[in-house]
Amino acid sequence: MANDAFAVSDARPSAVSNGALADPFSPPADSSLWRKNFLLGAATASYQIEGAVNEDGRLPSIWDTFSAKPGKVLAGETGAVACDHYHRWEADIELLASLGLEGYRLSIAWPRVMDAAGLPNRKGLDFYKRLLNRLKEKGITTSVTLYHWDLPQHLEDRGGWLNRDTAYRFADYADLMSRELAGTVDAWATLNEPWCSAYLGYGNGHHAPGLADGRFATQAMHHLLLAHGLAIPVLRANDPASQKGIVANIGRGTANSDSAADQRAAHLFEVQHNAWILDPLLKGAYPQDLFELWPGTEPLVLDGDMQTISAPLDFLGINYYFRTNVASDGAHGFRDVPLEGVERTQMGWEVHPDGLRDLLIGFNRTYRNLPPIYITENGMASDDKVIDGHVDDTQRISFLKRHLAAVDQAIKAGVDIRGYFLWSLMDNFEWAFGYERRFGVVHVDYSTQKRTVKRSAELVAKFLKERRAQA
Ligand code: IFM
Repeated sequence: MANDAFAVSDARPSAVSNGALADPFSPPADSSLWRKNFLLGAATASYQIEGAVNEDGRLPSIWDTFSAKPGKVLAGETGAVACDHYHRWEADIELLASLGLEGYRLSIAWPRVMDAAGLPNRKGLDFYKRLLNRLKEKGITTSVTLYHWDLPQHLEDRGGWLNRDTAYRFADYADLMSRELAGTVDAWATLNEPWCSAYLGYGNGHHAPGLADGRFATQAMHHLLLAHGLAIPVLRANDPASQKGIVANIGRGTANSDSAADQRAAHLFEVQHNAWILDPLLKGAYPQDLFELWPGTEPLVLDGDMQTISAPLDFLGINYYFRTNVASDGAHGFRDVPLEGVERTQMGWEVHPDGLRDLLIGFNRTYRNLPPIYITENGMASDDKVIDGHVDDTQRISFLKRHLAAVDQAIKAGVDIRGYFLWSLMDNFEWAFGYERRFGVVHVDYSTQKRTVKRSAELVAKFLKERRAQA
């Protein structure tokens, strides 16, 4: 990602200021988005788009195992074919480039590139080399996440993230990838959303590997963060020119009333959603309130772990989707109190752009060492249909516009935000929800694999074209 980002405020072209080119997406004239060094891209993840789960020596992942179990994924769907991106990657990059998107965030499937003995799988590695080289040829900034949830099943069989050894295996994997791919990656993110891996994977069982125990969640989180901390110096040594960071999904919690108990509930919601990850990374300690919320779940932490975990970062990736309104549960926790009459997406998630702004501004106050931020995911699911060759995703256009306005407000309040990736480039396998929930700015017909650019993508492309045309 551009290191020099973020200095100059470019003016918007006068034609746009006059309203001649106004459209439902275009940001206002004074928006930071008009800065050419504010990176605008799109994101995907390996298991959600690649398919080809049995090809070229790829090993099974925990998501192959989990999605094969009855009742775990809506309609029994799996990522076996997904968007068939493993075979269609060239056309997909053409599409990305044709939209003028400047950045692409992808993830690598660990089971595709390393065998069970830790040796490289050349065919899998070559896939990513070809992909990244093509992106660089197209002038697209590359952001690579090493772990977006597809843990090799053979590691899960030895305890997965409950086994401290997995953190060391992750560092080996980061070593291999950064030696092989150095020079083609602008930014490395170690993990995507450790909250989901730990809480949904080991705490409530909604995600692979499907375990449900609070103590598992905190121990898995510790090993995930340790894996991150062990990988950072490896990435620095092998690929010094790139940026290194991690991606966290953050959640806004608001109180259902002014009562002290509900205010405390909202605080605890954010502790377990945000501080559980950001405090160890940026303060070198777990928040003590976490263990008031979840008594008896303190993980086993060895000497030096917290120092490893809190190594300085070049960037922090932030994924944001919705807010949760909560009240006290009458004991030491919180319970969700869904608000009536608010706008929601196909996921049932409340559309609440102010939550993104408020969290960003809050982090900037709380963490004195907050690194530069990229919004690494933001977007929404809608039940999009192709009608006469077009997809009119009106709600998404408005959603994106409002969230980008929230990002602009945070920038103006002093937060160093350097870019934004749409989630997602294309409709894909939405984990436990299968293919029903469509997050893409490009529609995918799963029976034919035909891609159709949605209206939202057309408008983003139009904006980027106008921005490039600026003096
Ligand atoms: O699809 C997911 C992605 O894999 C991680 N962040 C949230 C997205 C929408 O649920």
